[in-house]
Amino acid sequence: MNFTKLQSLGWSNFFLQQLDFEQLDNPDIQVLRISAIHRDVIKALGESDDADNVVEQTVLCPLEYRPVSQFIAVGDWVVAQKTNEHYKIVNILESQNRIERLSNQQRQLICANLDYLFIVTSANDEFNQKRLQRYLALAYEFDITPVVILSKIDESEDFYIYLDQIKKTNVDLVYAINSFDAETLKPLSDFLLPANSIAFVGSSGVGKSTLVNQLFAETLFDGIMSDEFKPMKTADIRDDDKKGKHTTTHRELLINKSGVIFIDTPGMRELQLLNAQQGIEFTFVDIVDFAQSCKFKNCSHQNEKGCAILTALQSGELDVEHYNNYKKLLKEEAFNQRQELGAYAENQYQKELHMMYKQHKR
Ligand SMILES: Nc1nc2c(ncn2[C@@H]2O[C@H](COP(=O)(O)OP(=O)(O)OP(=O)(O)O)[C@@H](O)[C@H]2O)c(=O)[nH]1
Ligand SMILES: [Mg+2]
Ligand SMILES: [Zn+2]
Repeated sequence: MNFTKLQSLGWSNFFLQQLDFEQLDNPDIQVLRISAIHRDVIKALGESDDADNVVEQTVLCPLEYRPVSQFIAVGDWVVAQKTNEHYKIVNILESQNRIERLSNQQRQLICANLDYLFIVTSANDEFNQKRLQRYLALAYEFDITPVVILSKIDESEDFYIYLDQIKKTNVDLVYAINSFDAETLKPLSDFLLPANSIAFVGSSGVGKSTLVNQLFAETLFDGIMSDEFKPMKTADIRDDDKKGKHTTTHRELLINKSGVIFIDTPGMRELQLLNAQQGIEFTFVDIVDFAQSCKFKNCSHQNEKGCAILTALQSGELDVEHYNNYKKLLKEEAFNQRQELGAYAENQYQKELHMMYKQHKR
């Protein structure tokens, strides 16, 4: 196995130590980083045979890792074995982090092994502070530094209103941009380091792909532009409600000439959190702080004497809507977790039934 070019893809010792000797010795085994997941096709990047370049190839996925969206994420590292023309996934390496959500009542992986999560939200009617808090909870839960990007500031007379709302959430890195004005993008260069993996998430139409294209080209920073660069597709949003048309339909990982790794994702209709209780608490750390001053450790904040939350709500120190949103997210999260467990049990049951049926037929 060759590793010289893998570092540029984000490879590190963390992954290397997961390989066993047999795999390291086998010339037909390669490690690859998943770069795109389409409906029927999975692509991955790895070292080419001449080790001169990084190449993208189609990989085959065994049945045990299907449905793919529940087992493999763009950004994952996999061990693959060459069989005839193709590589087939043998196993998936443990990731440094992986974000997931609940979609159609099923766990869905979004992407993996990230350094930053760029949460894009636009300075128009699309903006929604509560939704932003969901995205922040997602980042915190999976231990990825969130960066909030307020896009389309050129379209708003008073984008400071949105910035004020963002600043009320628990996030430090906030940038206001117009993707078509290079000056506003310059501060983002702090994140554009070789082998850094940055995923772009947010609703449809907020300008994720537009921003990926602009940062990818990097003409702003040092004048280099990749020859083979095919820009991500973008499209106008609807005039009436400012919603996007779901232009990007799959997750895709791209590496620019400076070695920065970008993952563009399709706009999410809604973000249902799953297994994200700690992320929610971190997002609402102000509320958790109040709760620590409650007289009773197991305070339910309903009617107890000496409840710091109730006192703060009464005095207005804690905003009622903010508190309700926190409770709503926690409740929904608990519900989703039960649902998912239920779906898992149902799945197992169906599998067992199927096995029994097969045995019976024999
Ligand atoms: N004025 C202005 N328009 C922008 C900006 N960023 C993106 N747009 C426009 O917004 C529209 C949607 O942009 P996309 O990049 O396709 O949005 P997206 O987030 O990738 O959307 P999906 O792929 O559907 O999730 C396009 O018409 C862009 O030209 C910006 O900063 N300012
Ligand atoms: Mg897009
Ligand atoms: Zn209390």
